[in-house]
Amino acid sequence: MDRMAVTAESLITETVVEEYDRNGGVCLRRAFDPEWVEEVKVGLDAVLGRRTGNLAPKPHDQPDGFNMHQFRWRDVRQLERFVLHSPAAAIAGRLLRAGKMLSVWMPLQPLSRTEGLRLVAGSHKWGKLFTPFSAGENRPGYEPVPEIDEQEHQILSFDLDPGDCIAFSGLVLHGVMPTDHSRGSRRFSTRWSGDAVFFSRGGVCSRSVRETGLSDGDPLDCDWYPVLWTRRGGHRELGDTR
Ligand SMILES: O=C(O)CCC(=O)C(=O)O
Repeated sequence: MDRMAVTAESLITETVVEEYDRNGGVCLRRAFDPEWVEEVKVGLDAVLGRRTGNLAPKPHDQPDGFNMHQFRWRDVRQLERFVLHSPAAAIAGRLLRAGKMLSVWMPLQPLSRTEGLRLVAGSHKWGKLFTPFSAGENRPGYEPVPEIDEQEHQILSFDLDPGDCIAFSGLVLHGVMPTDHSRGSRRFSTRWSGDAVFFSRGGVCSRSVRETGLSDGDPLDCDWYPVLWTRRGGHRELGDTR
């Protein structure tokens, strides 16, 4: 099967932006060429092989293998290339007309809808912040994740091939069901912000976020959070001042 990617421009139509805004997430087929998937696989091997500094295992790294590392694009060449040069920035930029922050999540092997990411459609509009899995319990300002009645809510899930991705809002309730296959699978998630986002140390804030040197209220435009796409100029290289 031809898995060559479709351009971000043709993927993100008006209808897709509306769907993203309505549901809090969309599935984008053939968003990344096989070369990008390969690049990320090599990058993740590098991350998982190098467990030092803030790559140290977190408690939840264990028993089922969930790993969370941040800012790895700054020190792993392949992930840096993905962040700086893949279509992810253009996908995020085009979708972020509706919303402030999103994730681009992609499996690196085929993943069925029962094993991949599931989103509760529309939950980004509930006006609630749910405790991130990585943050532990009882965080002030965050609510525990509720039981979701699948009769009452629409759950979005997709059969995915490498190269497909799900772009979803930072506010939408989401997660992966722990199954034997999902435990053994590799997924890669990048976070993207629009220009309506400003730095804040409030909330769940990791050590690496504190290391950026930014102060509350600063715009996210620095080495740690480079501007990689603009509506007017399209893709930007680092140091580009368009
Ligand atoms: O892949 C996973 O297990 C979950 C990823 C996730 O929750 C995220 O990227 O926000």
